[in-house]
Amino acid sequence: EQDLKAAFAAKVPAMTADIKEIKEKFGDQVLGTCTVTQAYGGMRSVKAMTYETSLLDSEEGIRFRGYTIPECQELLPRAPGGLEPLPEALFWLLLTGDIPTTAQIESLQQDLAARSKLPAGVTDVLDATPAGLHPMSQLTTGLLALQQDSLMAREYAKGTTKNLYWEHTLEDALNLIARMPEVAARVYRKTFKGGKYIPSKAGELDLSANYAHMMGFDSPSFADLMRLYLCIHSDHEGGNVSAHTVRLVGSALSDAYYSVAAGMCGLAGPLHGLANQEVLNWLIGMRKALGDLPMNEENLTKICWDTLNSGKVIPGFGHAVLRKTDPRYMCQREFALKHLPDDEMFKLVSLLYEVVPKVLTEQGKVKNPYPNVDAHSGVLLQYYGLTEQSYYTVLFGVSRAMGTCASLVWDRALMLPLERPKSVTTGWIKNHFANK
Ligand code: NMX
Ligand code: MLT
Repeated sequence: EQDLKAAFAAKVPAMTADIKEIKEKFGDQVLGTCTVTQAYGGMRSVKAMTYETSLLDSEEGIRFRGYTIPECQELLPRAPGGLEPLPEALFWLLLTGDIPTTAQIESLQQDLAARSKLPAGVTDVLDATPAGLHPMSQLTTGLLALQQDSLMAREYAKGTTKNLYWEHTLEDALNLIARMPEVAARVYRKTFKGGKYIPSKAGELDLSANYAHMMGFDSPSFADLMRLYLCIHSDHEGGNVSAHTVRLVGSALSDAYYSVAAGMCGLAGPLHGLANQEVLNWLIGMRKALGDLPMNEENLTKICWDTLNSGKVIPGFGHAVLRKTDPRYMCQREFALKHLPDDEMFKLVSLLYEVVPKVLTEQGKVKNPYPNVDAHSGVLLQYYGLTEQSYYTVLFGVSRAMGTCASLVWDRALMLPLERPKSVTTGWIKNHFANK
């Protein structure tokens, strides 16, 4: 199938039948348990949800529909002259489970370009946000302004039927993905470039190159960085704060705009997506603290301990699921080794890759002392001149919207119900276990 909607529709009956059979065969089996400690402890490791588009292995890292990042880099279609996969192709993969052909991606790119014009009033809303508002708040505001066009909301109000929810959600998802780069680029130009906007070249450039262009970056290698960046941040199975929020909010049949905007609010937290901003702030502070001292293991170790002793976390390190270095960190490191091997900030990041795990291991609290995706991304961006670190989480958000939207379309296709776990009080726990 050339058309994404038809390719997706072809997958739904088999998946629905599969799940029906699984429920019949294994419906009574226990998938995971939840101890009292886990209930108080952020439900870490509790297997209590399904999520189809990606799966995280604690040792190996993420697989998108079964494919590792290097496999995606090898197999997914690229832009002419580009070395990195197209995020449009990753979205196709996440949604359908299949590696798309170049012709399929060209058709999807045309479709996205045709959808990319912002509806009336969105730019007014963005222009009206206070200049000092954090870029993530501006992005979320922009997404909510886009909600005026939600087909799901409109059709639900008219009394659409449940079997059509996924079609409305796919429409919303495609419009959202097509329009979010311009909203995000406007946030950048408004906040940091005096509101001098650059018109979109949708249709002429691929989504990543056009996003970079609208921000004011036209070098081919920055476009390639954007392609890699938007691919690797898109999806990280279902339990992370942003993906889980999108799923939860969507389960109330809130449309894709509401759901993704809610997810973005979670991504804006410093323990989640804001960590990429925090990392660059920390690195800049570290260089200042070093002053004329040499950038060596001994001096960096001392600064890491100063961070920990001041009660702060070391941003970009640790993970709730991963127990090894994040492959998203590794592919960014490889990008840096290829494009900016002599950059001073990259050298600092490389040295910290050796120093921080030792410090965190010595401290003895963290379950994973290794770097995650956020430890590297800012250094690549600043090399190309995108130095405004408070913007970095917006880039993460544009990417995360793709993975969570793909999953949201499946949620509605599989007719997943309202998500509503049972909570208990501490008093309930005391009484419940008192006589056991
Ligand atoms: N620096 C200092 N302490 C840490 C770190 C770190 N990088 N990571 C975990 N810890 C502490 C954590 O705060 C906890 O301390 P306490 O018992 O006093 O509450 C203890 O180690 C055990 O935590 P873990 O079970 O290892 O980690 P958890 O699953 O709770 O949290 C993160 C995972 C990612 C929130 C945590 O590792 C962290 O805060 N990292 C720094 C922030 C960061 O890089 N976040 C980005 C994650 C990726 N993303 O994009 O979302
Ligand atoms: C993510 O990409 O969502 C983060 O690595 C956090 C997570 O997986 O929990």
